[in-house]
Amino acid sequence: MERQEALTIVKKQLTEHRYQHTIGVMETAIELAKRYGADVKKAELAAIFHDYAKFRPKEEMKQIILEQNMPKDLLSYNTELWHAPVGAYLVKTEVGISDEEILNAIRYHTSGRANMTVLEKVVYLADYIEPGRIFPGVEEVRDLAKQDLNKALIRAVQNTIQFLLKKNQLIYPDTIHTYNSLIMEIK
Ligand code: DGI
Ligand code: FE
Ligand code: FE
Ligand code: FE
Repeated sequence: MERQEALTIVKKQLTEHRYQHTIGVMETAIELAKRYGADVKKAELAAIFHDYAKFRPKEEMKQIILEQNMPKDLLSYNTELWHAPVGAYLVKTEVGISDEEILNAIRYHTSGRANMTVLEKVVYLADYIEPGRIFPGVEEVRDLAKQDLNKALIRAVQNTIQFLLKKNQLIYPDTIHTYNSLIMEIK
């Protein structure tokens, strides 16, 4: 699928603000894919569709999680986590993208997971550092992203976990698995 067709499809699912974020993620993911040797076309498509399900009603997402035998523990954690696996499912069934590497990059863009592929890392990091993001620590991760993919990711996950800890929020196990796996990778 070409970029323009993909953008036209996803635009209908998003607010204008979220669409601008998506453009930023797309441009950043392409840059990171070139730098770290991921498939550039797959990075582009995964980035375009990564937040496809962001604005689906919670009830619809819950039903899909149950009916499609996704991890049920998702339902006990923050609803913010749901749009990633549900997005992968809807991008497959509604948009017709069947490439599992692309779908996994969408599926794991919020939590990450152990042993992420370079493509998954690129999309996760692009989502975190795209130019529209403005939160404490993002500049440091942008700098690290120019030097070392894993080190940039570790800092992003550390920031996310710290943010969740401060807000007394649950931490989804895959988020911890992402951190542990990356630390093992750089040892
Ligand atoms: O969809 P985006 O806003 O572009 O970004 P995202 O898909 O990375 O979602 C980020 C949100 O998900 C953010 O509010 C933090 C939350 N989140 C990420 N990992 C966890 C989490 N929330 C909980 N409770 N637990 C997690 O492990
Ligand atoms: Fe997201
Ligand atoms: Fe993210
Ligand atoms: Fe996003």
